[in-house]
Amino acid sequence: MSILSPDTLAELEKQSIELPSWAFGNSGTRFKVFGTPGTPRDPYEKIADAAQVNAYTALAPSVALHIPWDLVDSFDDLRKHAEDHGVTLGTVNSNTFQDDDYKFGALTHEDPAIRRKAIDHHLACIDVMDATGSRDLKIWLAEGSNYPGQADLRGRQDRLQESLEKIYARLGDDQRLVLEYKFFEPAFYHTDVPDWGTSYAQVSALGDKAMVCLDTGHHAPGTNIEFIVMQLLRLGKLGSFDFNSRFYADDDLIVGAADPFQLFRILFEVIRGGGLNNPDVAFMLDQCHNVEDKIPGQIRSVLNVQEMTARALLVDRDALTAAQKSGDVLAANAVFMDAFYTDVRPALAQWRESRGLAADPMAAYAASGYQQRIAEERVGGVQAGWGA
Ligand code: PSV
Ligand code: MN
Ligand code: MN
Repeated sequence: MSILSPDTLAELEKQSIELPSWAFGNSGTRFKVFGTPGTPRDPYEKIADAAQVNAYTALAPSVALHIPWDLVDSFDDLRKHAEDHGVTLGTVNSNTFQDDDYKFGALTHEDPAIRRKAIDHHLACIDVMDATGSRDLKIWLAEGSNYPGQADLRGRQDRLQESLEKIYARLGDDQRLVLEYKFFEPAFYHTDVPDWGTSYAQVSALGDKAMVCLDTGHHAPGTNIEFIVMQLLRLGKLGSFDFNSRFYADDDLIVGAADPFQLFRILFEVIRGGGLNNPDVAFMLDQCHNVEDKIPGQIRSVLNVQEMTARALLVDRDALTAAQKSGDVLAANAVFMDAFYTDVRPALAQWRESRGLAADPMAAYAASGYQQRIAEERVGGVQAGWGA
């Protein structure tokens, strides 16, 4: 008998994790971007690659877009292309971090004309969402300052609110805005949306269709991220996750690679707070694959999330509650750790086979010949990259 109960399997079957289109393009550090044979040359090829991840895992039925990186002549056509590949187009990410005009801010800029330009970019993103059928607009802002005294912190916060109000007003009834925070980078002294509290304050002032996006790589070392997850779920404001892992800063490495236990703890709080398979809470990856192949990198990532979700679902909640109530510290911790240390991989492999999927999606993809095929076919043209 499987260690995964029918209830657990029913939850796992519903799980879906959105893939970022930019994970399929080339990316790197400020030192070097290494190209990979077969890298997509346009958004169509990125979506075809993302569909491979879903084909082998049944975990990734949607793809997030980044505008203008994924601009195409017809989003209607791109939507059909996605559907033909068995996926949908998901969150639309805006970009106000690659334009000279935004050197000193975009939505917070002192100059109303530059703020207007940045607001208009977001309205254009909502037009894209209308065409793609996307629900969420994700806003991450690279805004801040490098030196004490450089900027009027309070004025910027007020202007941010005003700008967000204008964007929010354009959202359709079924659309949402998620505001992502990040503690530093590219600004090093202050960032205008540095933490969940600021994002929460900003989105709460907007209304029900505005939520917080939590990127797991955007916290200072040692931050108790699962506590933030708990609090945002408790407040009804956790709109989405950007999953990745980090050793030092915003490393954008494969989720669960650096600290699987942290991923387990986060998913435990997601489950505890009713956030699993809850349409209000979007699970997304925000990763870059600088030195590994991108499609298997994404397959590994969604499998890591699935594995840690399965382990978190294994926590014996009754035993945990009893130990917590009786103040039995070590028993409570043991219940928690028992689940974390349970190897769910054989049970998941068996379950996959029972659903007509390959037991080992990594091996099945490697054996499929797709990687070799795209490497041969996609010669010529410019490979897409982070920022193109
Ligand atoms: C920059 O930090 C960033 O990694 C944010 O996490 C965004 O979500 C992502 O880029 C895409 O814009
Ligand atoms: Mn992110
Ligand atoms: Mn980031």
